[in-house]
Order: sequence, then C-alpha cells, then structure tokens
Amino acid sequence: KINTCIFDLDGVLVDTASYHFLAWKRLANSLGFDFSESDNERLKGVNRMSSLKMILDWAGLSKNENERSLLAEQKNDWYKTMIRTMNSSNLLPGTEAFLEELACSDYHLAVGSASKNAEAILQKTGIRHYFEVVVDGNMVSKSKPNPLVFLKAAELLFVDPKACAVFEDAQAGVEAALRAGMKVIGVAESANLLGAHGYVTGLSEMNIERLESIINGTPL
Ligand code: G16
Ligand code: MG
Repeated sequence: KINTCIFDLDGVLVDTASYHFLAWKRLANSLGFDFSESDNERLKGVNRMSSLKMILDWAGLSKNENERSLLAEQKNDWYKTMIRTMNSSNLLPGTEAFLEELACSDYHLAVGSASKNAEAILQKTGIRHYFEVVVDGNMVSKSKPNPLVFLKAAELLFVDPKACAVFEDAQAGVEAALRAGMKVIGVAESANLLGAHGYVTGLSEMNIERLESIINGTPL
C-alpha cells in the first residue's frame, strides 16, 4: 500500500524547467554555440555539474575543473536572478489542490530534487509546509538516475521504498525511482518519457483515486 508521495520539483511542482533551459542556453551562447529544447530534455533532473559536462561535450569544448566551476556559477547566477521573483503563480496547475488532498488523507509527502535551489523555490512558492522531508542537491552527491535522492527521502521518513510513489518529469528521474524500487508516475507526454507505471500531463489530472488506479495497474 502506497502511503508516501515523493515529488520532483522542477517540471512537476513548479515551472522552473524553462528558466534552467534559458540560463543554460545563455551560457552556451556565451561560449559560441547553441543548443535546442530537445537537447535540454536530456538535462532535466541532472545536477548542475553533470549538466555542464554534457553541454561542453556536445559543444566539443574541454574546460578544466576551475573553468567549469566558474561556468556553473555563472549559470546559477543567471538562474537565481530569474527565480528571484517567483511566487505561487509559478506553481504548475493542480499542484496545490493535489498536495492538499494528499495531506488531508495523511500521506507522507517529500521532495526529491537534484536542485541546490529547492528550499528557496519551495519557500517562495508557498508550498514548503506540505513536505515532511526535502532531499535536494545539497544532500546527495550522486545525480539522478542514481536512486540515492529518493532512497534518502524514504529513509528520513522511515518508510519502505515500496510504499512510495514518485512523480517525475525527467527520464533520469524515472530511472532513479525505478532503481529505488518505487512506483513512478510520469508527468509528461508518454511519448518522450519511458518506463513509468502511469502517465499524466500534469498534476491537475491527479487525485488519490487516479493514483490508486495507476498503482494497482487499473488505469481509469
Ligand atoms: C533540477 C533540474 C535540472 C537542474 C538540477 C540542478 O532537478 O531538472 O535541470 O540542472 O535540478 O539544479 P540547480 O542548478 O538549481 O542545483 P529536479 O530534480 O528538481 O528536476
Ligand atoms: Mg524535474
């Protein structure tokens, strides 16, 4: 029986995926190359340094460790400027209603994000209080698809990974949740996200009844 829901942050609860994309694109452009939204799909859920390494690879550029940390810092400065004015209007549709429904039914709620900016974003958008546990990029060293971020959330909640359902918009995140032995609900068009137990286009399509039908393999 599922009694715990773990949410990815960017692209599931809040609309920050486009800010990450714009900041990375600006960095890429400053280095003299461009990258597309389809390239960006592969960066979703991947932590900052790993994302940078992938981008430099695509551009065929090699940078030493010191240069890489300056570039990552530059991207993060641009990103932080973009998220500075965030508020509850940046929540994706259905986020608050679904969290409220789960909270009222005594589900354990956690966030499992690769982002080091997760706490700030949860505060600004006014949903921090829903979560007993927030595991973010400051707490785990290994990036999704490594399952650590989700296993850590289960551990801190004292729940069995098998009792957890993860909501993810990124392929790396779906893989991380599967490796953690959890159920996964893909938040995207099923066409570009593989392996989840069920799919919704956004949390506005979610409620507990739908969650249970996906978990039990009897989609509504
Ligand atoms: C998010 C995004 C990624 C981003 C990563 C690190 O993960 O999906 O695109 O690179 O966090 O973010 P930051 O640079 O803020 O530490 P998630 O797991 O919430 O989707
Ligand atoms: Mg995400």
